[in-house]
Amino acid sequence: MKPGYFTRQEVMSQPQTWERTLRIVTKRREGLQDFLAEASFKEVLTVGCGSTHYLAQSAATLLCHGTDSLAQAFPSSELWLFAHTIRSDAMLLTISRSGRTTETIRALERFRDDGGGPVLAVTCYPDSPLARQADFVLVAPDGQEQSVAQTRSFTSMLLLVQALTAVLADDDEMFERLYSLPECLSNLMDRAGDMAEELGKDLTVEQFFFVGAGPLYGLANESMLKTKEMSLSRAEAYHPMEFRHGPMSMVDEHTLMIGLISDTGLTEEISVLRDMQELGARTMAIIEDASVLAEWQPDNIIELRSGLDEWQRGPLYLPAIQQLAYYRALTRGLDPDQPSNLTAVVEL
Ligand code: F1P
Repeated sequence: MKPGYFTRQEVMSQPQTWERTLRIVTKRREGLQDFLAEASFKEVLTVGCGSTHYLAQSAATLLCHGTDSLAQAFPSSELWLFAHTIRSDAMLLTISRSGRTTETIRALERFRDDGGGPVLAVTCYPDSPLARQADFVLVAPDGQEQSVAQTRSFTSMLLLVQALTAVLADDDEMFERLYSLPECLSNLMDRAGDMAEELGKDLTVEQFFFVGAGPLYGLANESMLKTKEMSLSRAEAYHPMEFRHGPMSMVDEHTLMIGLISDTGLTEEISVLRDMQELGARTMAIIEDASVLAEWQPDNIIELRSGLDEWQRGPLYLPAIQQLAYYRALTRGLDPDQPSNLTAVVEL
């Protein structure tokens, strides 16, 4: 098998995978409504490990913004070992591609033992131990992968979380708007693929910084993890405005700084990129509409053109970064399907 054979397939199949995932979650919609109507909770604790921890971060932000619930994200191990805020009026949203990660299963068990409320699982494997122990399961079976690093599984499970948010918010339009994402992604991949490949092959870049705020912070973290796992490169992620508080001391001409640009923080986020370009960094903005960049241009721009707001277009930010990491891995002579030292599931 050629290096990266599976990763390439998994990344490129995302438009079709999203379509199928949306069809499946649409069939579960009524069941989900019934479950949520019965489930009494004031707060949602979201957990996962690695990629799915970062997905849990985005999930918490989406739920807080879109619904009446408070939501907090933790790595599964924090809930398992420290049981931070388990209360009977909390719902657990547990996220795991495999549904087999030990820490995530232990977090669920601890949540039950300590008298937590209902448990909702998001996973790619309907028959996994996690799915079997949850009260309700949202599944993206088409997100399953052969590769270690999560790509289409992550974005598909993010879609499930967005669908959950829409159902919890009782917002039909929010749910329907998700259907535009697969086609947006097809168009985007046609437009942005070459740039991702060119940047991925550029080994003059020695370190990556990803910045994203609000619903995009978890996605900046996931971008960082993808770059590390697949291409074994130095990568860090921050909230954009945090970057001036120390991390910018690392910026040099071998830095690529990628901004996942929001609507709310747009002006400030662009000004962080501009300042880092002045310090020598190469900059890239992933942005909904590049016409707002009249005064100053980053070195590279990926325009999403989704017509969706920052709370809805999240999955579109990731595929170009996954492609970049894939090409960088190949250019460095690595196999992105099999990152060093990693297994697809951590079972303790
Ligand atoms: C989570 C995870 C992956 C990571 C690594 C080990 O698995 O941390 O994100 O890439 O290979 O497992 P899961 O609980 O989502 O299946």
